[in-house]
Amino acid sequence: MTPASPASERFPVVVVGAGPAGLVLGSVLRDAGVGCLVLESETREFIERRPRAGVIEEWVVRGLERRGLARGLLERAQRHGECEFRFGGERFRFRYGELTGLHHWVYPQQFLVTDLVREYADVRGGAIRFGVRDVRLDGMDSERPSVSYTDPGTGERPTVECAFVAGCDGARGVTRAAMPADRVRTARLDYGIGWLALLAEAPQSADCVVFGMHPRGFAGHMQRSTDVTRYYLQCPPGDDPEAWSHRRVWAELRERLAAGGAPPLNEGRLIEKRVLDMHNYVVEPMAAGRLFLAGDAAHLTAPIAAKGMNLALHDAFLLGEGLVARLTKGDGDGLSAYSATCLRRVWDYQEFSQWLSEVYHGTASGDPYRAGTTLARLRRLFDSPVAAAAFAEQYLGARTVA
Ligand code: RFL
Repeated sequence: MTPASPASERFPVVVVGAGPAGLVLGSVLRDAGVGCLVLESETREFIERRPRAGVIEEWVVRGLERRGLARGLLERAQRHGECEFRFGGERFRFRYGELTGLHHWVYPQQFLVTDLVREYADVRGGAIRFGVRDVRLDGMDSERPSVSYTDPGTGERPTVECAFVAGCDGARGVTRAAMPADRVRTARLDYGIGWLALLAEAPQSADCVVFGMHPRGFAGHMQRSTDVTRYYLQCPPGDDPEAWSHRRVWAELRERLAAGGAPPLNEGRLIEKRVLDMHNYVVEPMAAGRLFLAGDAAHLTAPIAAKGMNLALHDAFLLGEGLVARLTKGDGDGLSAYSATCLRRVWDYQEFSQWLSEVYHGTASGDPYRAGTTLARLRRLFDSPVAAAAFAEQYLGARTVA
């Protein structure tokens, strides 16, 4: 039997999901004095430890800084201006910092989420409920939308009335499914490729990000913190992570990342081993009625180009500004433009991810034609300054996409 529903509450905005998008949005709203409730299905401890992204683009860092959300990041993140491509047994340094004056910042996503929860809930006094179950949206096309959920402590189902709902609940959330099927379409790309995503308890094995293009498959090396390093190994989609023993992983990484003069890999215990099936999607438009999607709830980019969290934060900046203008000044222009403005950057990053996927995976495709064109793309980055500049711009998300 469902316990009786308690009296309903009211907040101007309900945000579903306390990932980077939901927490930044919540903080922007609180900063402007707009009332907001964040509903998160996991516990605070869980989201503060969940490892995922690490690479943040400089314009996003500056966007967080302007909103008072970058203190921990600016103190602790590493700044990168170079990456290395390894192919044909050789190493090629790509110095994008020198080319653009801009950097990638490496800050584990769980550190950013920890900073953002503290800022939203403890500093800016935002309301947040953890461990909620069965979130349901109602009346998104009406003037009086509401969100209900099961309270994990009491089993009750409170209803929260609001003016707007922000769907920031990631790729596996519920808000995307609440978008009206007759007004929204989802475009998809399945690469037919898997990546074994690994976290090793070991210091980095190179002083920058390394991409290995090898006939056996792509391999990647990325620093996360002083004693944890992320590695990727291309594998069949749906592969069983348990088929990848410690020995097999390190042997494969050594082979695929081998190059003349490369330092040996620092081996360590594997503390995460997951197979990610590489696929992308884009929901268009990202808003319907009173429901606005942001981040992975609206669009997924496989971690090929390290873009997903950057896009999620871009959405949160714009949605925050749009909601503040609408709720404090009655100005709805930002909200009306929200979806189209976000989607221009989303599609730009989708295209780059697709292009980069071919660079990473063409060598191992088994098709000599694709292997040949991949090699041509790679060489062009190192013998054409124009191609190098164009790549650096996309890699850093440096172009104003308006
Ligand atoms: P999130 O982070 O998934 O947060 C959504 C939150 O919603 C909660 N939730 C619900 N809450 C209430 N009710 C429900 N029904 C709910 N369902 C889910 C979840 O518990 C969660 O707390 O989405 P958001 O905020 O849109 O952020 C997106 C980013 O997390 C994602 O794009 C990145 O992690 C992608 N990504 C990377 N992006 C980068 O920009 N740079 C990188 O270097 C990078 N590396 C990566 C990545 C993703 C990876 N994986 C695991 C796919 C590396 C990896 C391995």
